Amino acid sequence: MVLLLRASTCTLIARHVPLLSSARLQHRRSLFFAAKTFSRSASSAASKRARSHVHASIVQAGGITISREDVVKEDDPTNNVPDSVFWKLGLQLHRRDDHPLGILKNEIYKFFEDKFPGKYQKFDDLSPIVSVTSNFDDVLVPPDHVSRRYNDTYYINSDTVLRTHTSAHQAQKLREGCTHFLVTGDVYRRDSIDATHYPVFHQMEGFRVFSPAEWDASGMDGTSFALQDLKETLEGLAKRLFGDVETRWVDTYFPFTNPSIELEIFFQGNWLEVLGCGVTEPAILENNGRAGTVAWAFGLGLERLAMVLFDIPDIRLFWSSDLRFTSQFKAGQLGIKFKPFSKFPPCYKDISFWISDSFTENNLCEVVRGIAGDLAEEVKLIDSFTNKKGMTSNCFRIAYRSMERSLTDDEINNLQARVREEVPGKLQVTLR
Ligand code: FA5
Ligand code: MG
Repeated sequence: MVLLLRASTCTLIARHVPLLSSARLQHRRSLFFAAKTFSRSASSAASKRARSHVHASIVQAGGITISREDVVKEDDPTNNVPDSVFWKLGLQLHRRDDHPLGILKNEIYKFFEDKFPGKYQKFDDLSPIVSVTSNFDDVLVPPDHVSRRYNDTYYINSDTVLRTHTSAHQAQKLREGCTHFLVTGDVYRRDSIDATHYPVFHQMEGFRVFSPAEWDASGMDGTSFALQDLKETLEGLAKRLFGDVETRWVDTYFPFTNPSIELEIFFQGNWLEVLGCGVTEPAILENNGRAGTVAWAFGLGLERLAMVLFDIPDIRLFWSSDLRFTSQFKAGQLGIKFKPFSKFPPCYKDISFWISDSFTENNLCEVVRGIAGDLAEEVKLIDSFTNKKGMTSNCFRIAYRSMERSLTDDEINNLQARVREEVPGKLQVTLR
């Protein structure tokens, strides 16, 4: 969803009004169902697991060293970064040439290189720790915009965040004099839990500046010229990645572009949103040394595209270090289809409580993820009612499932017991 709509939808969900559009709901559901289509081909190699989740307390990213203490500050009320997110910093999946995200990034690089040799500057190692100014103000996100809330964004302190999108680097790159650039990186959002949403994912930003001479010759105004070029470029990219695929453009809203559109791809019977883009707001160009020019920008979700291209049914798999996952992909090979190596059933546990005004679904997801990590497959509101006294009760169903092994009853009961233990204190709710 759009930056704006995404956050407000979360807020709406938090108020227990399932206002997701039916198409989007269907899309979410369909992908969720897709997550259940694991084949039964659990091979004898199943026993050869390589689960080496070594958690370092110091990571390298964007040319700097980041220690846990720099990012996770439990006693600081202006900080909301959990350990589970700190451990993802520095992994930089998009920089691994034999990882689906790295293979896809390289293929997009090739597309731009073939079409415009030597023209686009590429950045894939910019630090994900950015100022509130870069992430929001520089791209004209209004001060009261929902996406800035602690419910939606990971704050290190009140001035510094984990970037929520690669658009956080637009202004800086413009000021450095770049006119054609691609920025790839890990981005962070407090979000709901399901097969296509994860608190850390990867985006690629594209940006191109045009000078008046370029559109004058066409007889078009600058905005129409840039919009046409943007659409042609991205349709060309979609064709290169997917072959003859059905695409459509949907009008949307972003604070930093006008007009703003999203590209959807028809995949397995559903329209899948893969990127947002538009013609850059003139103020961004004016504020960063490019007055009088026109530009386009796009931000695409690498996981969304990679799930389609490689047949990867669940977004958590990208983080797997299981050899049965990682060994299936080879540098430079986009056509490979992922062969599911296991089909382990999910286990569902419900939790019901009386909510308070401050309760949000994102906060619940964070508690669940803090306890169950990637074993949490989905958290879903299944029932809500308000009694005569005006108290509202919610029932959430948590799906626990491992991509890599069977979970024991004891293990799941233990996780659920810890969720029940932490939820009342952390979320100010009363268990029923
Ligand atoms: C943005 O983040 C804008 N910065 C994109 C942009 C850039 C627009 C430049 C205009 C100009 P949005 O929130 O819609 O927009 O996210 C962009 C893409 O990231 C989505 O289309 C989707 O493919 C992907 N995405 C968004 N949220 C998630 C998530 N939780 N998990 C995985 N992928 C996601
Ligand atoms: Mg969107």
